[in-house]
Amino acid sequence: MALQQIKFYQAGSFVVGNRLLDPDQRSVQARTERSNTLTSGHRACQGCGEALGARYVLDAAMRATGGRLVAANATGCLEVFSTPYPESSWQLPWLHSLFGNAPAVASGIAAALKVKGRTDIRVIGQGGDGGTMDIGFACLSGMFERNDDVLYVCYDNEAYMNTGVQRSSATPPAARTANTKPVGATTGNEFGQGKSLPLIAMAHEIPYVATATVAELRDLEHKIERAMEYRGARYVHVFVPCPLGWGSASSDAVRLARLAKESGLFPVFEAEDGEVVDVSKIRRPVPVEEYLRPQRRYAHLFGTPPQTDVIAQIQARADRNIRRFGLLDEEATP
Ligand SMILES: Cc1ncc(C[n+]2csc(CCOP(=O)(O)OP(=O)(O)O)c2C)c(N)n1
Ligand code: SF4
Ligand SMILES: [Mg+2]
Repeated sequence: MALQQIKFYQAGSFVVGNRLLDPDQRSVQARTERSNTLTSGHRACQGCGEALGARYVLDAAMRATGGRLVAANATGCLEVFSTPYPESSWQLPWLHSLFGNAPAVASGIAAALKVKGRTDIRVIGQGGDGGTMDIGFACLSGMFERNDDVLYVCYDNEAYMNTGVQRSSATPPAARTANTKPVGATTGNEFGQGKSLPLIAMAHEIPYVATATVAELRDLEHKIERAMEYRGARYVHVFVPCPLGWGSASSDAVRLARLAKESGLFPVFEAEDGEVVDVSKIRRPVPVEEYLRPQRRYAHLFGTPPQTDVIAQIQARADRNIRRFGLLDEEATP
């Protein structure tokens, strides 16, 4: 009888494997003393990637700062589901800014703490892709170029979810949203629009920029801890599936985040002073179709006949990322 092979590849990686590691190497979430910064009782949808990401980000930041942390939070799902008046799920000093000025509010808090000589207290700004990449973009660019001592975290679910799934500059091509309907000559969101905020952040040559997904939560924790080692402006962009807006199963949030990375559509990397210093290689290359199919926002691509030309254009975008960031090891070619 053939022996079953057991793979212990998780040990020491940023995936799982806590039971296989020494206690001091275990993830923040595996520790009984974790701060539960975004605690239970909030009203996020089941399987919300943003709630999952925020919990890991804030607990890791709290651990890295010894609990001396203040957060400024833009309007959006994260703020709405966590603070229905008069309740709050936050267990840290937390301010709700406007939709568009969370980076400026965070900068102001950092400046006030500096004046008071309280540089031991650190500041985090956070918001969705709309609040960060669209309406808050000018405030964020100012925060970057002044090198204000703030870690800003963008939770990217690729649309304005809080107000009913409208397109943002993070919405990918061909995706259906409330205002990019799958009708007419070009179905869904147009190709050739949008922007990469991680690359724009790097162009400001700030000390630290990183991307992460909720599929690799240990990696996310690690990047938040690293970000807290720096002074000055830092930016972490987290890919967070939204079951409601994407029309996907709640149980698929982590799987979709993994497929976004493994297909090459969402490159996971770290940059210091404007230069990429590390990339997370693709472990099991997958065609973009495997990522697109489970999401109703792409259902129009898989009708009769399927829109193979559009799927090929999306594949070309993934392939460009793979080349640009060197995401594939030689031996992992598809
Ligand atoms: C100046 C202004 N315009 C519009 C709104 C309405 N609004 C609140 S949240 C939101 C969208 C949030 O999208 P995003 O930042 O991506 O966060 P998500 O809800 O997707 O997490 C909008 C349009 C507002 N609060 N203020
Ligand atoms: S709409 Fe999306 S982002 Fe908002 S709470 Fe639900 S799953 Fe989370
Ligand atoms: Mg959003």
